[in-house]
Amino acid sequence: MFTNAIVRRPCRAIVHGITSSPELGKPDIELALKQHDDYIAALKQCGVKVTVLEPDEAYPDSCFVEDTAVLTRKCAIITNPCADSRKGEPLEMLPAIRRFYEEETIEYIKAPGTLEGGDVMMAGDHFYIGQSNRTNAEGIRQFISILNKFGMTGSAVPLSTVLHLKTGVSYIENNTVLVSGEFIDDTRFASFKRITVAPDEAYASNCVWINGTVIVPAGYPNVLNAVKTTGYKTIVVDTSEYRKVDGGLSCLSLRF
Ligand code: CIR
Repeated sequence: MFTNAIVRRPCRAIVHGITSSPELGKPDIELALKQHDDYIAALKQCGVKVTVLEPDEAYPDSCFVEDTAVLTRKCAIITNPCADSRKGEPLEMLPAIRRFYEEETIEYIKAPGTLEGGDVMMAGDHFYIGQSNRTNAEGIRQFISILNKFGMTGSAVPLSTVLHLKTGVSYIENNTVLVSGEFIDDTRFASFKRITVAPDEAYASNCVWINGTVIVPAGYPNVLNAVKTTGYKTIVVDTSEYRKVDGGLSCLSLRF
């Protein structure tokens, strides 16, 4: 169960966010704000208390708070993002995280280690960590060592085609994952019940489970139907403006 979430309002500089899909155009900030309102409402509907942080114009991608920390039942792990324009974001998140975690339970990924929270998928007390262009082997080594210190475990998942691990695979509890692309045949996920996502809906393999409900992005009917058929309650939230800068549902919050 999650009791809390932290989000940060998108800033006007989001139009300068990092993107691999410039052909989708620039985010419309007014629409992005409306979608963010809907996202917060969905989180609250799932029963979590939402801490809403002010926009931070210094960091175009700062609404994607998931990349700045991994908040577990036992500790908070502050990340070290690889992207230069995002390096300062974790520091800006610290005051909010300190409201929930004692100092001795706050740990840090340090250079030369890099790690972004989008690469971390929690399944109970085990964490899958994508080794990507953003998260390196040293970051994973440090992360697993911190997990072990707090009685949890982790394992690396090398990836090659998507931005972050959770761009392509999401754990939605009950031993179930949504998988797309390079993760469909990955034996690491073979013991899970797998919902396979087709290439034309791959963006929707990033869904968020909160307290029995799965939040699904708008516009992906096959994924929505598969999640419903599997027995979950669902809430649909439109994230079209965030997709333009490679952001998905999970990136927009820290849930703990
Ligand atoms: C970036 O490239 O860092 C942002 N434009 C998107 C971050 C998405 N975050 C995530 O998947 N956790």
